[in-house]
Amino acid sequence: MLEIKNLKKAAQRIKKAVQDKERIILYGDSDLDGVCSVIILQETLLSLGGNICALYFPDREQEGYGITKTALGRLESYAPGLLISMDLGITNFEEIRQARAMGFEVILVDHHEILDALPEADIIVDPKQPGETYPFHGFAACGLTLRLALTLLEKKASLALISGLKELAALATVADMMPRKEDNLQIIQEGLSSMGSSWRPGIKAFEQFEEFRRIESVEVRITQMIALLNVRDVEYGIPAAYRVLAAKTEQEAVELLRVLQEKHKIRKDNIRLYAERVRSSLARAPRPVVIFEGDESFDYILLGSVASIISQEYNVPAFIYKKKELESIGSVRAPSGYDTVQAMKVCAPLLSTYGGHAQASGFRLRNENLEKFKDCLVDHFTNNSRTI
Ligand SMILES: [Mn+2]
Repeated sequence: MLEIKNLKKAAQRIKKAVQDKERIILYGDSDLDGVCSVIILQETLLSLGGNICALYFPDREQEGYGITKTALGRLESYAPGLLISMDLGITNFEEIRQARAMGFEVILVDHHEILDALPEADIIVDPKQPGETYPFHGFAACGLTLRLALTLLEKKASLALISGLKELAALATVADMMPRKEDNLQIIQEGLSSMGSSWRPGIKAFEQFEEFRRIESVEVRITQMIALLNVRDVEYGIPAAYRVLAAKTEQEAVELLRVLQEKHKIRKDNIRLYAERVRSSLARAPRPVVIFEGDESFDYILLGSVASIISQEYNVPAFIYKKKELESIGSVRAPSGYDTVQAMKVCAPLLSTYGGHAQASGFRLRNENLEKFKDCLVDHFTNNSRTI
């Protein structure tokens, strides 16, 4: 039977860590894909008796995306142990070297594009890596984590545990906008089929909202759930989506969802405002090959949505950034046929970090390089437009 490269190897190593009560750290991206991946593995390992000593979600705005130096500083006291990262890590060459020097063994479960080489992690599960023989490469991280969890659980787990994990994988595969075909189609269909009768307080909580109960289409329901769960609201380093989906009681989840609903309204207004600001500054350049706009007042967390709106409107890649004191961080979205990761690879000497998918990526750079980076992108996209 075909297997995802290194999945079995990762499961065996994790099983050993569970048996030997090694310290395990679950490190996930703070978006819904990362959060659901962490919960899937956390619930799996707890059912097996694993010793999870920390969960970590890096604050994208404060620390940046990926395995960060800030995080390693905070986690160092748990070494030696097993650090399992989900939905990030594949571009963290230096940080992974540092983590291993601290005494961690590092397992990556990621689905992002490989840059020039693989980082020196102990085990890497990423269907985009060279030598992958599994035919389907379009998993979200939560889909890979689900497969890992099912391998770990073998046939021993309760149906309730497994359906609970599948619901999370379905939700985050949709949220991450991964292709709805092959393995993903199965993940989505299976997960959504049990969602209506979920035991999970954080999923049942949505039913307490009248406006949600009124929605008949499953598709619209899921979109609404994702919109609320994506609202940024971090408490003690833990994103709202985690606090809702891992809530112990429905009441707890309902209260949190009310807060998120309020924040969501404000968020929608701000996205509209930012998009308008980008449009008005673009009025001076009518036919851009790439859009590169930023502002000090932008809230970084909204920039993915703004970039997505703008790139759809103008039908070119949009790089939208927040300018901070010394550096800028940005989100990128592009229509199909463009490869923004490839473009940034060409401009890499100007960037501090970058990575992601062809059509959805991110970057960070020092402010003195902003203009040069823009020129480099204009150059690149003038010579390389869409591949299809
Ligand atoms: Mn992801």
